[in-house]
Amino acid sequence: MRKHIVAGNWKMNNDLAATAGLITDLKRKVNNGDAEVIIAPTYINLHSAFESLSDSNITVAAQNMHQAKSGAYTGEISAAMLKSVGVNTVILGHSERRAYFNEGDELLTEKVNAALENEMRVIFCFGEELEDRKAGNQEEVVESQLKNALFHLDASAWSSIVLAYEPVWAIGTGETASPEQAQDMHAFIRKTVAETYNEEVAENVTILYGGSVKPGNAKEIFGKPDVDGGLIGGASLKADDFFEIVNAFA
Ligand code: G2H
Repeated sequence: MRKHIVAGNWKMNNDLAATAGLITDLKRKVNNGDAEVIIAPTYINLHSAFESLSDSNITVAAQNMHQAKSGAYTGEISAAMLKSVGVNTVILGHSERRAYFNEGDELLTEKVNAALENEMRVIFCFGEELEDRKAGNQEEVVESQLKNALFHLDASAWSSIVLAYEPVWAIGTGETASPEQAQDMHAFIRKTVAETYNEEVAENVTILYGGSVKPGNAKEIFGKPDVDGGLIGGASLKADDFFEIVNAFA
C-alpha cells in the first residue's frame, strides 16, 4: 500500500524562535497515525528543526535546492549541504518557484537529477493555471510538466518521487479544487504514470493535493481514492490546524 503523507510547506515564514515554538507545539500535538508528517521550514532553520525533531517521527524537508554540486553560485544551497544537516527530502517545482524565480522544466529536470544522485526524496510540484483550467487544458499541461521533468527517469527512481498536484488557481487563494476535481486529476496522473511506466509504479507513487487545504476540507479531499495526502501551506503555520489536517487520516 502506498504511503500517506501530510507535508507542511512553511514558505518564507517563521524565524528561529517561531520555528522552535511551532515545532514544540507540533511535537505535543501531532500523532502521525496513518500518515508520514513532514515540515519544510526555511533553509536557515533546517538544522535547528532537524535537531529539535530528532526524538520525533516528524520529517524535515527543504523547500528548494540548487542543481550544482558546489561552486560560485552565490546564495545557493546544494543537495549535499542539505544532507549534511540531516535533510533527505526536498520540494521541487513549487509554483511560486516557477512563477517568481523562472524555474521551468529544463532546470527542474536538473534539480530532480541532482537530488536523486544524492539519494534524496523529491516532492515534485506541478499544476495548471486558471486559464488552462478555463480552457479545459489542465490534463495536457499537467502531462507535459510530468513528461518534461520526470519521465526520463528509470522506473526504479520512482520510489524516491512523491507527486504534489497543486492547481495554481487554488494556491493561497482560499479557492480549493473540489474533492471531485482533485480525484479526477489524481486518477489522470496515476493513469499517465501507468501508461509511461507500469501499474506497479503508478500504484505505489504517493500523489499529494495542495492548494488551500484546511481543517474543514481535508477529510473530504483525503477521502478520495487517488489522493494520498496533502502539501499544506497557510494552514501548516498553526499547530492546531495542521494537527487537524494530519488527523484527517485517522
Ligand atoms: C500550495 C500550498 C502549499 P496553501 O502552495 O504548497 O499552499 O495551502 O497556502 O494554498
